[in-house]
Amino acid sequence: MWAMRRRSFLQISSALPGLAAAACGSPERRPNVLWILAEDFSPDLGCYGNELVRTPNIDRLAAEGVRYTQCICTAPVCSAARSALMTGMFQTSIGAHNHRSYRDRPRDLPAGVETVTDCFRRAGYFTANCRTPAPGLRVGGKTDFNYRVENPFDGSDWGERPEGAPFYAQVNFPETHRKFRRFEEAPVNPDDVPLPAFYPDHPVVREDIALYLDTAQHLDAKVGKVIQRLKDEGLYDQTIIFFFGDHGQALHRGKQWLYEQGILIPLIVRIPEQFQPPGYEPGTVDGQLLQHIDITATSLHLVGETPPELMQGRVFMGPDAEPEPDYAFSARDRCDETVDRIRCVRDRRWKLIRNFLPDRPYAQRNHYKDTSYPALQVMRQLHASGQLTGAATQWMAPTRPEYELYDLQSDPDEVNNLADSPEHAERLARLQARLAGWVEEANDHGRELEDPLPAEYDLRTMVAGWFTNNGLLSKSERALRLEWTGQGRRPQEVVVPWVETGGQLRLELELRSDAPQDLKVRWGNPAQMGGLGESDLALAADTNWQTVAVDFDCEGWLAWFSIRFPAGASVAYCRRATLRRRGQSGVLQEWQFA
Ligand SMILES: [Ca+2]
Repeated sequence: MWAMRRRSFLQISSALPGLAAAACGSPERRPNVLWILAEDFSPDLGCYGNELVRTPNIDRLAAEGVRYTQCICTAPVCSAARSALMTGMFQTSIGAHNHRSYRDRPRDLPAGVETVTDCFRRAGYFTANCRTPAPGLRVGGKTDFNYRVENPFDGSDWGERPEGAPFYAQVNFPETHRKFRRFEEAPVNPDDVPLPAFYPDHPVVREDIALYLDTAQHLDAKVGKVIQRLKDEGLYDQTIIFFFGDHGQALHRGKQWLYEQGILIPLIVRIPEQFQPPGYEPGTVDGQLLQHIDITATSLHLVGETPPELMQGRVFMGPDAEPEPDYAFSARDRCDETVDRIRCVRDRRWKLIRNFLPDRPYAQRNHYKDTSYPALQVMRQLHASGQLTGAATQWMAPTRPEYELYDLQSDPDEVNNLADSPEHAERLARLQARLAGWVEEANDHGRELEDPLPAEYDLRTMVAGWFTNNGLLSKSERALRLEWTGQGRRPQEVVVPWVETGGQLRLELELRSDAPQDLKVRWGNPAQMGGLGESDLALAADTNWQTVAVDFDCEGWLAWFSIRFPAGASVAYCRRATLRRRGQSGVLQEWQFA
């Protein structure tokens, strides 16, 4: 079904007003194409009906463009999603499905697979990954592909293009990525946040979601600056703008998962009047089923280029638009150190998820999520104390069903699994067959699990909820053994997610080390997940246990604390850690490793 199209350039060019001129050698009349990507972002915008955020710039873009309500990302995590987007191909088809699988085993794209920038270059376009997309604005220019691409872009700004050349550019905004930052001008009130059924109602959960929504407001302000720059340079009416998310929100059941929070993304396409294809109506809303790789194919089509034969993305507008498919697909594989394989098929109403590793729990440990998602820690603690109730408890089950079938219309939170319902048996069978068909047709490279995992994950270890991404934690000698290798790119730190009312706190540690260690204790709250403060802690070389304590003040809620070790190889042991409230008897929490 993927190879059914590809018509000639002339057919297209004759139907698009600006492009006939391009074919006759007037390249200056070809539209520029700008992708504005928001990291980890669901459709949480005013124009998508979210009344808690003020996003006037993106809302205006939607009012002047077409807003799509059913765009599904084929992967719910950065590198896999971006690998797919860049090629217009399912990440599973090109072996780019495991997150960050490229870094220690570089590989090329399969023969014949091209990047979108190569396609634009061939068409005479200058390609740019913008670093300063507006005056005073700097962005990192994320690429994050799971394959080797030499010079994926020509430059770092469209302003570098040769005179007369059109441009294809990306602006990759990190605002909506963790760590979240409060929007001080008009912060979202946590009390106003609607809670999906899969969350417990807890102040930290509410604050975390509110902070995420705040990032949409930061994002909007910056998108506004880019649009202003285009206007100032006289390019606004020469440039087709695609605004979208690389995948869904970095919240519980979002990023890394195939629920709507992970795969449904905003998509707005604004086309200047002179380049609008037939049927394009500014200010409208379009509910057709899309996959984010369709953006790739359609971008090429809109400038009169025929997408490569292998490209699986669909041209969804323009004179050569292909019909809306019945289904969209998405896939999740290894994310960081956490091995999983999940696939889903979705139409406009129904979604089937297949868990290929049902014996593993949903709540598999993951350093990134466990140490940066405070709501996840809230759920773990409530569950441990028997206080987690309702649909939120599903997440803590020791195993998963193989299939999950949801009615997105009546159950938008996807908490009522209908897979075992006799009433839906026929639907289940139809979707199962379609999903299995896709796995075959798309030549899903995830059928064999990656083995071994990339070496960088050898140093991500966890014992009893203590995490490091740069050392070897193990239970040994009636203590927690912390071995630091001096290798790796990150600070040697053990992070302990723990949610507690803040205030004046004291951490007591029973430690032992054969060498002196200049330690730092650090801590953070939900609004400052990067760290609120740090305190020095000197540990003498001693074969006996030493009890050391750090007093610290934590504003709001404590979300985590950590112990950071000096660079270089060393071994230390921890027998006990105790968290107390200063000036009060009793213990808030004790970690006993003896
Ligand atoms: Ca991302």
